[in-house]
Amino acid sequence: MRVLLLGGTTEAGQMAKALVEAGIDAVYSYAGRTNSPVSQPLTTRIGGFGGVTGLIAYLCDTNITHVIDATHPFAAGMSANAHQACRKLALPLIRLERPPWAAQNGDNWTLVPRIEDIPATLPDAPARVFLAIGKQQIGLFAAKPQHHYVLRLVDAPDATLPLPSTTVLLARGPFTTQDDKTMMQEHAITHVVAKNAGGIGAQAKLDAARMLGLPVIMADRPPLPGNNIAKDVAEVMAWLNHSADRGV
Ligand code: 3Y8
Ligand code: NAP
Repeated sequence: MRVLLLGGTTEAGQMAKALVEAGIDAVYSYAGRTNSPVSQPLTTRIGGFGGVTGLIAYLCDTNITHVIDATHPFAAGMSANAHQACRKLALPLIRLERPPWAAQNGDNWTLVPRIEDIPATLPDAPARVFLAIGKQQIGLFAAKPQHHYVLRLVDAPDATLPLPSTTVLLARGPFTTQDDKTMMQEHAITHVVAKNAGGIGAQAKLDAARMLGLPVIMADRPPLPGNNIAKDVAEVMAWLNHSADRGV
Protein backbone atom coordinates (compact mmCIF):
# COMPACT_ATOMS: atom_id res chain seq x y z
CA MET A 1 0.00 0.00 0.00
CA ARG A 2 1.34 3.49 -0.85
CA VAL A 3 -0.83 6.51 -0.06
CA LEU A 4 -0.84 10.01 -1.58
CA LEU A 5 -2.17 12.46 1.05
CA LEU A 6 -3.33 15.73 -0.56
CA GLY A 7 -2.88 18.12 2.36
CA GLY A 8 -2.81 21.75 3.38
CA THR A 9 -5.25 21.60 6.30
CA THR A 10 -5.27 20.84 10.02
CA GLU A 11 -7.00 17.53 9.34
CA ALA A 12 -4.34 16.57 6.80
CA GLY A 13 -1.72 17.06 9.52
CA GLN A 14 -3.70 14.77 11.84
CA MET A 15 -4.04 12.24 8.98
CA ALA A 16 -0.27 12.30 8.42
CA LYS A 17 0.38 11.41 12.07
CA ALA A 18 -2.10 8.50 11.92
CA LEU A 19 -0.45 7.10 8.79
CA VAL A 20 2.99 7.26 10.45
CA GLU A 21 1.66 5.54 13.58
CA ALA A 22 0.14 2.79 11.43
CA GLY A 23 3.43 2.36 9.58
CA ILE A 24 1.74 3.03 6.24
CA ASP A 25 3.96 4.22 3.36
CA ALA A 26 2.63 7.67 2.40
CA VAL A 27 3.57 10.97 0.72
CA TYR A 28 2.20 14.35 1.91
CA SER A 29 1.48 16.87 -0.82
CA TYR A 30 1.35 20.70 -0.53
CA ALA A 31 0.42 22.99 -3.43
CA GLY A 32 3.29 25.33 -2.59
CA ARG A 33 0.88 28.15 -1.86
CA THR A 34 2.88 29.50 1.11
CA ASN A 35 6.55 30.24 1.62
CA SER A 36 7.23 27.95 4.55
CA PRO A 37 4.48 25.43 5.16
CA VAL A 38 4.27 23.52 8.43
CA SER A 39 6.58 20.48 8.24
CA GLN A 40 4.87 17.09 8.20
CA PRO A 41 6.06 13.70 9.57
CA LEU A 42 5.83 12.16 6.09
CA THR A 43 7.91 12.45 2.94
CA THR A 44 6.58 15.73 1.50
CA ARG A 45 6.28 16.98 -2.06
CA ILE A 46 5.47 20.65 -2.77
CA GLY A 47 3.88 22.09 -5.93
CA GLY A 48 1.15 21.35 -8.46
CA PHE A 49 1.12 18.10 -10.42
CA GLY A 50 0.37 19.76 -13.76
CA GLY A 51 -3.36 19.20 -14.01
CA VAL A 52 -5.09 15.82 -14.30
CA THR A 53 -2.55 14.42 -16.76
CA GLY A 54 0.32 15.41 -14.47
CA LEU A 55 -1.44 13.84 -11.52
CA ILE A 56 -2.09 10.60 -13.44
CA ALA A 57 1.59 10.43 -14.40
CA TYR A 58 2.62 11.07 -10.78
CA LEU A 59 0.28 8.35 -9.45
CA CYS A 60 1.63 5.82 -11.96
CA ASP A 61 5.30 6.78 -11.63
CA THR A 62 5.24 6.59 -7.82
CA ASN A 63 3.07 3.44 -7.58
CA ILE A 64 0.39 5.10 -5.45
CA THR A 65 -2.32 2.61 -4.48
CA HIS A 66 -4.66 4.91 -2.48
CA VAL A 67 -5.39 8.65 -2.49
CA ILE A 68 -6.68 10.64 0.49
CA ASP A 69 -8.00 14.10 -0.43
CA ALA A 70 -7.61 16.10 2.79
CA THR A 71 -7.46 19.45 1.02
CA HIS A 72 -9.52 22.45 2.11
CA PRO A 73 -13.26 22.44 1.24
CA PHE A 74 -12.57 25.41 -1.05
CA ALA A 75 -9.71 23.66 -2.87
CA ALA A 76 -12.21 22.57 -5.49
CA GLY A 77 -9.72 22.34 -8.34
CA MET A 78 -7.51 19.82 -6.56
CA SER A 79 -10.47 17.73 -5.47
CA ALA A 80 -11.87 17.68 -9.02
CA ASN A 81 -8.50 16.63 -10.46
CA ALA A 82 -8.04 13.89 -7.85
CA HIS A 83 -11.53 12.55 -8.61
CA GLN A 84 -10.89 12.49 -12.35
CA ALA A 85 -7.40 10.95 -12.09
CA CYS A 86 -8.46 8.23 -9.65
CA ARG A 87 -11.49 7.35 -11.75
CA LYS A 88 -9.30 7.06 -14.84
CA LEU A 89 -6.85 4.76 -13.02
CA ALA A 90 -9.54 2.98 -10.97
CA LEU A 91 -7.57 4.00 -7.84
CA PRO A 92 -9.34 4.09 -4.44
CA LEU A 93 -9.97 7.72 -3.36
CA ILE A 94 -11.51 9.09 -0.18
CA ARG A 95 -12.12 12.70 0.83
CA LEU A 96 -11.53 13.71 4.44
CA GLU A 97 -13.98 16.58 4.89
CA ARG A 98 -14.79 18.52 8.05
CA PRO A 99 -18.41 19.56 8.64
CA PRO A 100 -19.38 23.14 7.67
CA TRP A 101 -20.00 25.73 10.39
CA ALA A 102 -23.62 26.50 11.27
CA ALA A 103 -24.90 29.80 12.66
CA GLN A 104 -25.57 29.73 16.42
CA ASN A 105 -27.79 31.85 18.71
CA GLY A 106 -26.51 35.39 18.66
CA ASP A 107 -24.94 35.06 15.21
CA ASN A 108 -25.80 37.62 12.55
CA TRP A 109 -24.83 35.80 9.33
CA THR A 110 -25.62 36.62 5.74
CA LEU A 111 -25.15 33.43 3.70
CA VAL A 112 -24.10 33.73 0.04
CA PRO A 113 -23.64 30.83 -2.42
CA ARG A 114 -20.14 31.83 -3.56
CA ILE A 115 -17.29 34.15 -2.59
CA GLU A 116 -17.97 36.09 -5.81
CA ASP A 117 -21.37 37.10 -4.35
CA ILE A 118 -19.91 38.71 -1.23
CA PRO A 119 -18.96 42.23 -2.49
CA ALA A 120 -22.57 42.89 -3.56
CA THR A 121 -23.77 42.25 -0.01
CA LEU A 122 -21.49 44.93 1.49
CA PRO A 123 -23.20 48.28 2.25
CA ASP A 124 -22.68 51.35 0.04
CA ALA A 125 -21.72 53.52 3.01
CA PRO A 126 -18.01 53.12 3.86
CA ALA A 127 -17.40 50.24 6.28
CA ARG A 128 -14.40 48.50 7.88
CA VAL A 129 -14.31 44.93 6.61
CA PHE A 130 -12.19 42.04 7.98
CA LEU A 131 -11.40 39.87 4.94
CA ALA A 132 -10.40 36.42 6.20
CA ILE A 133 -10.38 34.64 2.88
CA GLY A 134 -6.66 34.68 2.14
CA LYS A 135 -5.25 36.50 -0.85
CA GLN A 136 -6.46 34.59 -3.88
CA GLN A 137 -9.79 36.41 -4.20
CA ILE A 138 -9.04 39.89 -2.86
CA GLY A 139 -9.50 41.34 -6.36
CA LEU A 140 -13.26 40.72 -6.12
CA PHE A 141 -13.52 43.53 -3.56
CA ALA A 142 -12.15 46.18 -5.94
CA ALA A 143 -15.85 46.52 -6.84
CA LYS A 144 -16.35 48.21 -3.43
CA PRO A 145 -13.27 50.46 -3.00
CA GLN A 146 -15.05 52.75 -0.50
CA HIS A 147 -14.44 50.34 2.37
CA HIS A 148 -11.34 49.93 4.50
CA TYR A 149 -10.26 46.25 4.32
CA VAL A 150 -8.27 44.50 7.05
CA LEU A 151 -6.64 41.50 5.33
CA ARG A 152 -5.16 38.53 7.14
CA LEU A 153 -2.60 36.74 4.98
CA VAL A 154 -0.13 33.92 5.51
CA ASP A 155 2.64 35.60 3.51
CA ALA A 156 3.22 39.27 2.63
CA PRO A 157 1.58 40.14 -0.68
CA ASP A 158 4.09 40.01 -3.54
CA ALA A 159 2.32 42.74 -5.51
CA THR A 160 0.38 45.90 -4.72
CA LEU A 161 -3.08 45.07 -3.53
CA PRO A 162 -6.03 45.91 -5.83
CA LEU A 163 -7.76 47.86 -3.04
CA PRO A 164 -7.11 51.54 -2.15
CA SER A 165 -7.55 51.27 1.62
CA THR A 166 -6.14 48.22 3.40
CA THR A 167 -4.38 47.02 6.53
CA VAL A 168 -2.47 43.75 6.11
CA LEU A 169 -2.09 41.38 9.08
CA LEU A 170 0.44 38.59 8.52
CA ALA A 171 -0.60 35.55 10.54
CA ARG A 172 -0.96 31.84 10.13
CA GLY A 173 -3.75 30.02 11.94
CA PRO A 174 -5.01 28.42 14.02
CA PHE A 175 -6.28 31.58 15.72
CA THR A 176 -7.78 32.23 19.18
CA THR A 177 -11.09 33.93 19.96
CA GLN A 178 -9.49 36.43 22.33
CA ASP A 179 -6.86 37.47 19.77
CA ASP A 180 -9.46 37.79 17.03
CA LYS A 181 -11.79 39.82 19.31
CA THR A 182 -8.94 42.17 20.26
CA MET A 183 -7.93 42.55 16.61
CA MET A 184 -11.51 43.38 15.55
CA GLN A 185 -11.80 46.01 18.30
CA GLU A 186 -8.40 47.53 17.52
CA HIS A 187 -9.33 47.86 13.83
CA ALA A 188 -12.94 48.97 14.53
CA ILE A 189 -14.23 46.19 12.28
CA THR A 190 -17.89 46.57 11.20
CA HIS A 191 -18.19 43.46 8.97
CA VAL A 192 -16.49 40.03 8.92
CA VAL A 193 -16.12 38.14 5.61
CA ALA A 194 -15.44 34.39 5.74
CA LYS A 195 -15.79 31.22 3.73
CA ASN A 196 -17.39 28.21 5.30
CA ALA A 197 -14.14 26.33 5.85
CA GLY A 198 -15.38 24.49 8.92
CA GLY A 199 -12.82 23.04 11.27
CA ILE A 200 -11.20 24.70 14.25
CA GLY A 201 -8.33 26.61 12.64
CA ALA A 202 -10.40 29.54 11.44
CA GLN A 203 -13.43 29.39 13.75
CA ALA A 204 -12.16 31.97 16.25
CA LYS A 205 -13.24 34.93 14.10
CA LEU A 206 -16.85 33.71 14.16
CA ASP A 207 -16.85 33.43 17.95
CA ALA A 208 -15.25 36.88 18.22
CA ALA A 209 -17.83 38.37 15.81
CA ARG A 210 -20.66 36.88 17.90
CA MET A 211 -19.19 38.36 21.10
CA LEU A 212 -18.94 41.77 19.44
CA GLY A 213 -22.34 41.55 17.72
CA LEU A 214 -20.72 41.96 14.29
CA PRO A 215 -22.39 40.82 11.04
CA VAL A 216 -20.67 37.93 9.23
CA ILE A 217 -20.94 37.42 5.47
CA MET A 218 -20.34 33.71 4.91
CA ALA A 219 -19.64 32.11 1.54
CA ASP A 220 -20.92 28.58 1.09
CA ARG A 221 -18.67 25.80 -0.13
CA PRO A 222 -18.34 24.88 -3.79
CA PRO A 223 -19.85 21.52 -4.77
CA LEU A 224 -17.21 18.76 -4.92
CA PRO A 225 -17.34 15.49 -6.90
CA GLY A 226 -17.28 11.99 -5.43
CA ASN A 227 -19.28 10.44 -2.63
CA ASN A 228 -16.66 8.50 -0.67
CA ILE A 229 -16.35 10.94 2.23
CA ALA A 230 -14.91 10.49 5.74
CA LYS A 231 -15.71 12.94 8.53
CA ASP A 232 -12.59 12.14 10.58
CA VAL A 233 -9.21 10.41 10.54
CA ALA A 234 -10.56 7.21 12.16
CA GLU A 235 -13.00 6.72 9.27
CA VAL A 236 -10.18 7.08 6.76
CA MET A 237 -8.03 4.55 8.64
CA ALA A 238 -10.94 2.09 8.73
CA TRP A 239 -11.36 2.54 4.95
CA LEU A 240 -7.63 1.94 4.38
CA ASN A 241 -7.60 -1.17 6.57
CA HIS A 242 -10.74 -2.50 4.91
CA SER A 243 -9.32 -2.03 1.42
CA ALA A 244 -6.00 -3.58 2.51
CA ASP A 245 -7.92 -6.64 3.81
CA ARG A 246 -9.57 -6.89 0.39
CA GLY A 247 -6.15 -6.67 -1.20
CA VAL A 248 -6.90 -3.51 -3.20
C1 3Y8 B 1 -0.52 26.14 1.97
C2 3Y8 B 1 0.04 25.30 4.96
C3 3Y8 B 1 -1.92 23.09 9.59
C4 3Y8 B 1 -2.91 23.67 8.62
C5 3Y8 B 1 -3.41 25.03 9.06
C6 3Y8 B 1 -7.33 24.82 8.38
C7 3Y8 B 1 -6.61 25.71 9.34
C8 3Y8 B 1 -4.80 27.36 9.73
C9 3Y8 B 1 -7.39 28.85 8.81
C10 3Y8 B 1 -8.48 33.47 8.68
C11 3Y8 B 1 -8.66 32.32 7.72
C12 3Y8 B 1 -7.64 30.75 4.81
C13 3Y8 B 1 -6.21 30.34 4.40
C14 3Y8 B 1 -6.63 29.41 6.49
C15 3Y8 B 1 -6.60 28.56 7.54
C16 3Y8 B 1 -5.46 26.46 8.66
C17 3Y8 B 1 -4.43 25.54 8.05
C18 3Y8 B 1 -5.87 27.28 7.44
C19 3Y8 B 1 -7.62 30.52 6.34
C20 3Y8 B 1 -1.97 26.97 5.38
C21 3Y8 B 1 -0.99 26.28 4.48
C22 3Y8 B 1 -1.26 26.61 3.18
C23 3Y8 B 1 -2.38 27.45 3.18
C24 3Y8 B 1 -2.99 28.04 1.95
C25 3Y8 B 1 -3.88 29.17 2.29
C26 3Y8 B 1 -4.60 29.84 1.11
C27 3Y8 B 1 -5.73 30.61 1.85
C28 3Y8 B 1 -6.06 29.70 3.02
C29 3Y8 B 1 -5.22 31.46 4.58
C30 3Y8 B 1 1.15 26.02 5.69
C31 3Y8 B 1 -1.34 27.92 6.38
C32 3Y8 B 1 -7.98 32.16 4.42
C33 3Y8 B 1 -8.71 29.81 4.20
O1 3Y8 B 1 -1.42 33.40 0.73
C34 3Y8 B 1 -2.12 32.57 0.11
O2 3Y8 B 1 -2.18 32.47 -1.14
C35 3Y8 B 1 -2.93 31.66 0.98
C36 3Y8 B 1 -3.72 30.76 0.33
C37 3Y8 B 1 -5.08 28.82 0.11
C38 3Y8 B 1 -7.00 30.80 1.04
C39 3Y8 B 1 -6.86 31.65 -0.17
O3 3Y8 B 1 -7.64 31.40 -1.06
O4 3Y8 B 1 -6.02 32.57 -0.14
N1 3Y8 B 1 -5.00 28.71 3.09
N2 3Y8 B 1 -2.82 27.69 4.44
C40 3Y8 B 1 -1.07 24.81 1.56
C41 3Y8 B 1 -0.37 24.26 0.32
O5 3Y8 B 1 0.57 24.88 -0.18
O6 3Y8 B 1 -0.81 23.19 -0.13
O7 3Y8 B 1 1.61 27.09 5.19
O8 3Y8 B 1 1.55 25.49 6.74
C42 3Y8 B 1 -2.78 25.90 6.08
C43 3Y8 B 1 -3.90 26.33 6.91
N3 3Y8 B 1 -4.63 27.38 6.68
O9 3Y8 B 1 -1.35 22.05 9.22
O10 3Y8 B 1 -1.75 23.63 10.69
O11 3Y8 B 1 -7.05 23.65 8.36
O12 3Y8 B 1 -8.19 25.36 7.60
N4 3Y8 B 1 -5.87 29.32 5.39
C44 3Y8 B 1 -10.00 29.74 4.97
O13 3Y8 B 1 -10.14 28.75 5.73
O14 3Y8 B 1 -10.81 30.65 4.84
C45 3Y8 B 1 -7.32 31.77 7.22
O15 3Y8 B 1 -7.52 34.26 8.46
O16 3Y8 B 1 -9.29 33.58 9.60
P1 NAP C 1 -7.20 24.62 -5.74
O1 NAP C 1 -7.63 25.95 -6.25
O2 NAP C 1 -8.18 23.55 -5.51
O3 NAP C 1 -6.06 23.99 -6.67
C1 NAP C 1 -5.43 24.75 -7.68
C2 NAP C 1 -4.22 23.94 -8.11
O4 NAP C 1 -3.26 23.95 -7.04
C3 NAP C 1 -4.50 22.45 -8.34
O5 NAP C 1 -5.07 22.21 -9.59
C4 NAP C 1 -3.11 21.87 -8.18
O6 NAP C 1 -2.27 22.20 -9.28
C5 NAP C 1 -2.59 22.69 -7.00
N1 NAP C 1 -2.85 22.08 -5.70
C6 NAP C 1 -3.83 22.37 -4.83
N2 NAP C 1 -3.70 21.66 -3.70
C7 NAP C 1 -2.60 20.89 -3.87
C8 NAP C 1 -1.92 19.93 -3.06
N3 NAP C 1 -2.34 19.66 -1.82
N4 NAP C 1 -0.81 19.30 -3.58
C9 NAP C 1 -0.37 19.59 -4.82
N5 NAP C 1 -0.94 20.51 -5.63
C10 NAP C 1 -2.05 21.13 -5.15
O7 NAP C 1 -6.35 24.83 -4.38
P2 NAP C 1 -6.30 26.12 -3.40
O8 NAP C 1 -7.67 26.46 -2.97
O9 NAP C 1 -5.44 27.14 -4.05
O10 NAP C 1 -5.54 25.47 -2.15
C11 NAP C 1 -4.14 25.23 -2.26
C12 NAP C 1 -3.69 24.52 -1.01
O11 NAP C 1 -4.00 25.32 0.13
C13 NAP C 1 -4.33 23.17 -0.81
O12 NAP C 1 -3.36 22.30 -0.23
C14 NAP C 1 -5.40 23.44 0.20
O13 NAP C 1 -5.68 22.30 1.01
C15 NAP C 1 -4.74 24.52 1.03
N6 NAP C 1 -5.72 25.39 1.68
C16 NAP C 1 -6.60 26.04 0.89
C17 NAP C 1 -7.54 26.86 1.51
C18 NAP C 1 -8.56 27.61 0.70
O14 NAP C 1 -9.28 28.44 1.25
N7 NAP C 1 -8.64 27.35 -0.58
C19 NAP C 1 -7.54 27.00 2.92
C20 NAP C 1 -6.59 26.31 3.67
C21 NAP C 1 -5.68 25.51 3.03
P3 NAP C 1 -2.07 21.22 -10.57
O15 NAP C 1 -3.33 21.39 -11.36
O16 NAP C 1 -0.85 21.77 -11.26
O17 NAP C 1 -1.89 19.84 -10.05
